[in-house]
Amino acid sequence: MAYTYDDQNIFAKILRGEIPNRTVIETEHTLAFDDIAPQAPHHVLVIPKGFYVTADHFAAEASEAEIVDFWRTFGSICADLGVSPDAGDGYRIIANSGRHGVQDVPHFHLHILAGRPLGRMLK
Ligand code: IU
Repeated sequence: MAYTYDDQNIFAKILRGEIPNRTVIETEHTLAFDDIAPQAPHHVLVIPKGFYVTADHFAAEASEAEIVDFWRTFGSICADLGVSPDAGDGYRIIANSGRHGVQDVPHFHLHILAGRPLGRMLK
């Protein structure tokens, strides 16, 4: 698999500090920030700091440390937002990937949507 990473994409610019963001949490390998056009009361984007284009690219080539850090960060955001079905009303995660997935920004990102009933539509 040979992914080409476009280092001019908007999330690469955010990671380089060229564009501001509303950071939710930052760890060694992961950054999470509020989506600029929220589709729900909580709409957080979780991105690895590494240069991965899609979810499968991340799964195939990220280190175990990056993968663990990513998912632990995701979990801590859910806990901080109080949206875990364990204690709250739940959430949806989406990773649009590629053309049919209607991915606009070619840097892997997980959308966390929460804070209202989300219906059955995926996108
Ligand atoms: P997508 O899954 O690639 O379609 O989602 C890209 C998201 O990035 C989308 O929800 C935008 O609102 C969001 N976004 C952002 O948070 N900040 C930006 O500067 C830009 C897009 I451009």
